[in-house]
Amino acid sequence: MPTRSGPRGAAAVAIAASSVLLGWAPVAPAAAHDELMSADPSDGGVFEALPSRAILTFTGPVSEVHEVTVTGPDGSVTNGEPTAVGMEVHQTLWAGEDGDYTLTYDVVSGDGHEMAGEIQFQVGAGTEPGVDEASAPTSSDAGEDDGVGGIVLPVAVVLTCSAVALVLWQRRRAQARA
Ligand SMILES: [Cu+2]
Repeated sequence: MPTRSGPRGAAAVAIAASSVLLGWAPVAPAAAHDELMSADPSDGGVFEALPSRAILTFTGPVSEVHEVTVTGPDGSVTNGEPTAVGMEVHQTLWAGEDGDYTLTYDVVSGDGHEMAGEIQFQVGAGTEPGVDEASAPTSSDAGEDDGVGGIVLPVAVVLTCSAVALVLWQRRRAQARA
């Protein structure tokens, strides 16, 4: 019996040691600042309907939620205040129209660092995606043709001045005769 417990004990120690090592591995990167791990609705996602709530999952616990905004074609769709549940932040949403949505978050991680960012998604698969590109302004080669204006303006100024001078000169002559 005691002879068998020797190897077993060694095995237990080995398992414990390896589990410590395995357990340590995921902990090591957590020394870096936490950040957003996943979002539902996902960034860049297209959804048939607006989900009834947004869930942001961070790489560590969230200690404080400064702000979560979700705006669509009709403006804000946030319903009530966001709540932090461990590594998740939940935000209930009203129903919303089809279109482009932007979610912004500003929360504080467990180590006191601020985590802020933006997620964009689309509701309604059939919305025209090319509208923005189509309405983009074409390059403006609008004529810088100063050739004519550059000459006409000085000529016009000279002619106007000459005319005024002529009128004044004639008036003086007329007054001098009187
Ligand atoms: Cu940090």
